[in-house]
Amino acid sequence: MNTNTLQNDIERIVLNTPVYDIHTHLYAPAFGDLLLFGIDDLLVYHYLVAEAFRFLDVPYEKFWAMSKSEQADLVWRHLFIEQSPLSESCRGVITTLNKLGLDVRSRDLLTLRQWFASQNADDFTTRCMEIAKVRRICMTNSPFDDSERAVWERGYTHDERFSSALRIDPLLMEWPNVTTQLRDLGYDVSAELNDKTVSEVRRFLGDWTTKIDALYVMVSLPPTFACPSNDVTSQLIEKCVVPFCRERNLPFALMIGVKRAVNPQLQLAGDGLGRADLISLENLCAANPDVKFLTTVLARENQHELNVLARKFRNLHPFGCWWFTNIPVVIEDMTRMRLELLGTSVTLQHSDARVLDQIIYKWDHSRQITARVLTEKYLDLAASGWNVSIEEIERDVHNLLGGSFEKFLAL
Ligand code: RAT
Ligand code: ZN
Repeated sequence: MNTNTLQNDIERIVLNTPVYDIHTHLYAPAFGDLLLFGIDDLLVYHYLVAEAFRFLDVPYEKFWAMSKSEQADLVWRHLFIEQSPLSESCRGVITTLNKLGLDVRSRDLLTLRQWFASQNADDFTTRCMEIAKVRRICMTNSPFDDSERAVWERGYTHDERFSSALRIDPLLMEWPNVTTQLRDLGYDVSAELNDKTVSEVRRFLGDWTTKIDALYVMVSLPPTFACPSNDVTSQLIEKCVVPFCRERNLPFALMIGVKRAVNPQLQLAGDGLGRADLISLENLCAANPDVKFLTTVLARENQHELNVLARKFRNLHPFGCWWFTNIPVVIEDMTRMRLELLGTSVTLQHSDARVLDQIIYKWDHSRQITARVLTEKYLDLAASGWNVSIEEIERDVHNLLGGSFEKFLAL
C-alpha cells in the first residue's frame, strides 16, 4: 500500500468507525427536560461560562439571575462577536452548528433559536448520534439527584441508544451529611461506619446498580485522595465500594484530580484541578487484582504516570481526555503517549457532553487528532516493512473507540 493510500484509509476509518461514548452527562429522551440540546444550552455550557466571565463586567449574581437566553446572548456577544471564537469550547459550537447544516456565516442567534425550537428530542438524538457516529452513549446516573431519581422510580423504559453508570460522589464525598438522604431512601445507615451501615451502603449500591442496570460505579475525586487511609472516603471505598464491585464484577471508575468550587461564584464553572499522587490508585490496583478500575486523571502532569501504572496492572483501564485535558494540544500528546505505552488497550476518548449536540464537535475534533497520530504510527511500521491490512486498522480503531472498553467490562 502506498503512503497516500494508507493515509486516506486510516483517515476514512477513524472518521467513520462508530464510537461508544463511555462517559457523558446526557440523558435518554425519556428523562424529559434533563436532556439538554439547542443553541442556548450550547452557549451556557459551563466551559463557555468560565471563559465568558473573563470578558464580562457584570457581577456574578446578576448573571445567575438572568434567564438562560439572556445568559446565552451575553456569552455569544462576548465570546463570538467581540472576539473570534478561538478557544476549543467556542470552536466546538461552530463545528456543531456547521455539521448540523446551519448557517454560521450570518451569526444570527434568533434564526438558530427558531431552528432548534422545531427539533424533537427523540429524532434529534438519533440525528446527532448519526452525525457524530456514536453507537451508544453512557449516561451518568445519580440516585442522589431528585429529578433524575423520580424518572427511575416511575419506571424508565430502556432506550437501546443509551447505557447507564452509577454515580456516587455524594456517598463518598459528603459523608456523614449524605446519611440523611440514604435514610430517606430507606437505608438504615448511621454516621459511624459500623457493620450495619457498611451492609446497608452495599445494599444501596446493589439496589441502584440493578435498578439502572449500571455498567460501572463511578466517582470524581480530589487530587488529595488518599487510599488506604482512615479518611471516610477511603474507608467507604475499601469497605463498601470495592467489595461490592468485586462481588458484582463491575468496574469502579475513578476520575481523579478535580478541586471542586475553587471559585464558588462561578457555580458549575468554578471547579479547578490539581496534580494527584497516583500512589492511591496503585495501592487499589495492587491490593485488588480481581477488581477492575477505569480511570481518567485531570492533570496533564499525571498522564504519563497513569499509563505506566496501566502497564503494571491489567485491572486498570485508562479512558478519555477529561475536561481540561480535552483540548487538541493535550489530546494529541495523550493519544500518542497512550499508543506508545499501551497500544490499543485503552479508550482514547469520551465526550463528557452535557448538551446532546456537543457529541458532534467533541468526536469530530478528537477523531481528527486520532487519525493524525495513528497515521504516523502505521507509517512508522510500514517504513520497517510491516504492512497492515484494512481489516487490521478497522479492528484497532474499533478497540480504541470503545471496543477495548467492552472487552474490559466483559473480563
Ligand atoms: O466535564 C464536566 O462537565 C465536568 O463538569 C464534570 O462533570 C466532570 O466531567 C465529572 O464528571 O465530574
Ligand atoms: Zn463528567
